[in-house]
Amino acid sequence: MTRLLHWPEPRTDLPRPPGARAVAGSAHVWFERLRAMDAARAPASPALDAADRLAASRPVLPGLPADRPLVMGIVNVTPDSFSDGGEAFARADAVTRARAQLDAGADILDIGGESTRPGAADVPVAEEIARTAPVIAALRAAGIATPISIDTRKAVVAAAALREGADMVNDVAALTHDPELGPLVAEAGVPLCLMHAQGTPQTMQIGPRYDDVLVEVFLWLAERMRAAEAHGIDRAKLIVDPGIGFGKTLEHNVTLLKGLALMHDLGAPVLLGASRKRFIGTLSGVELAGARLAGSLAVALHAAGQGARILRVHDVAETVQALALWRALTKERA
Ligand code: 7PJ
Repeated sequence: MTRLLHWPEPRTDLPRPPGARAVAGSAHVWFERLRAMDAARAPASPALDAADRLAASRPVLPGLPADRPLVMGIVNVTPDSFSDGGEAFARADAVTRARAQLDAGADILDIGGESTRPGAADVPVAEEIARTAPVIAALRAAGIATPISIDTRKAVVAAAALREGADMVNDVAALTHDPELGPLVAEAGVPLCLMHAQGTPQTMQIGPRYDDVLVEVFLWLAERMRAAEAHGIDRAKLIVDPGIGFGKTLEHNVTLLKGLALMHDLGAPVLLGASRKRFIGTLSGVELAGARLAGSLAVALHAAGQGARILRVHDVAETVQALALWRALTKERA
């Protein structure tokens, strides 16, 4: 049997018609109509339970609201990260930046010790652990209870982070890099973000190709969800991410963002990381990654309007401020 894909038409305008349904439990984004198609984009009749599935709430972690976009603050502990440069290397500096993000309203912190930007070199695991685990330990020792995500493709790095108190794993390779990561996440029982990439960080920007990027990313993520489940990971613990910039041209990124709401049919919370990325520079003519805040906010609000549940961003205070206004203006009752 071929998989039908259901695409809710996401809206935020008010007032809502009587038949409006929440998109993935959102208090802000709703749909009235959905389209069904097969993988060749031939129109089909929607499955009977599709609207219920698309409307269902998808909690990310206990204690975090399930009806609004969450802000995930990026805490790079890498000397070569493309937007933070060498300044971010010092662990003490990472702890300071993490605390500032929490003060600014971050819901989750994403700690990473390996740059996965295009062309980046591999980091030895011992070094990746030395960059990340002590930062998590320091935050927990300071009494910070906010959920922490470890951004890694490697089981030993994730294990060290979870021991120090991390709550979830963010794997940009969606369990294709390290065969030990799936079993580890299953055993730990923590949420896992599966991100789509075509190729590896070294090769991904060399001529990425798709026949239909939206459908192919969808089907690839569906397959990775099945692979995660085969490791014993609970389907309800999975988060999905189309992987903006990971083996994608400008056109691929734009197509994925315009059609982001299709990803809700995977039945998992949708995470989006677009902050300061190259396509923002390309579309706006802003060369410097650190000067791409306005474009990053525009994309964050677009993703919120598509029902994205987690926005992974560098500029937490500004994103929280933009979302506060977006929430006020899209909520049915004040
Ligand atoms: C992403 C990520 C993303 C997820 C990076 C950067 C490059 N993890 N890690 N999604 N990007 N889940 O931050 O620009 O888009 S590293």
